[in-house]
Amino acid sequence: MAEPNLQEVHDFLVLIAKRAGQMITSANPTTAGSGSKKNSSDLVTETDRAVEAMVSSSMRAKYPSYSFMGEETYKPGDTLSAAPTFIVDPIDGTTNFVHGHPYVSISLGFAVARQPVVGVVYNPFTSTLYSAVKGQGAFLTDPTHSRTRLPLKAEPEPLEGLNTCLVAVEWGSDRSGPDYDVKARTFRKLCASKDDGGAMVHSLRSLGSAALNLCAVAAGHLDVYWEAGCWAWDVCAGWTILEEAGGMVVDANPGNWEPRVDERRYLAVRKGVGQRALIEEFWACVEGKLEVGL
Ligand code: LIP
Repeated sequence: MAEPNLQEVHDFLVLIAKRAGQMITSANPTTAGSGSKKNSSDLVTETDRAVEAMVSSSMRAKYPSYSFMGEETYKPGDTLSAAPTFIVDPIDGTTNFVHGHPYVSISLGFAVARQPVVGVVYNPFTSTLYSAVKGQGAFLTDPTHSRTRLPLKAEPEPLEGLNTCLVAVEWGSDRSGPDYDVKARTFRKLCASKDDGGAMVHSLRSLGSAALNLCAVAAGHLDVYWEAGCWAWDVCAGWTILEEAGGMVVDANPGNWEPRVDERRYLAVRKGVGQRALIEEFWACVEGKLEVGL
């Protein structure tokens, strides 16, 4: 098979993202007829399914030899192969979408040999597009079509410690079990004062879209993002964008500096001097071992 032309794939994904964006903004979000998947907080709408159908058929028509993995058609046991693969979340932030909260994106990733190499994340409600091709840098295209390289500050401040950081975390849709306890205890430790053994982060944010969280870390709007339980389609596109913006993705559990894209446990840190030390400081705050993805 010929080497994928990554720039061509990128340009195609941007077109698809805009087309999906029109479907998303013109929809009347409803879970009627679709509802929830594993529980009442794991939502899916008819729009998620319609967007994924449009995206997958467009991809199959243009790139019939490439594989496809999408949130709404994934079956337990499906695995990511080394083949060139589109990894797609038609609506990342479905809960926000249902509530009319505009932190919503379409996340279009492309991986080769299981490595994310192209990413396009588009928020159709704010008309902001984040995109990257491996080796070519990451960019934000704003509603006026002006294109800015990420991170937004060419030389971001050093990462001096968690007590200077704005940190995104997500509650996810698994609300019981050992991992839920690890998350809740870790959130408390991150926020607690130094006197109480905490990290005293500036604050936590829980915004509801993994893809946009990664882009916010790439841009420098957030310093850190930590999540366990989300999936390859939530992170594949944002991963390339973050790495091309000088950021890093490691395991949410301590010790693994090179997680797989389908690891389901992620810690993302923005560009800045002190990145590795900050990761070690964060790992020391993780209150137990996350089991998801192991
Ligand atoms: C969501 C993620 C969110 C995470 C949720 C869910 P969805 O994706 O982006 O960050 O906490 O568990 O996976 O379901 O809106 O595509």
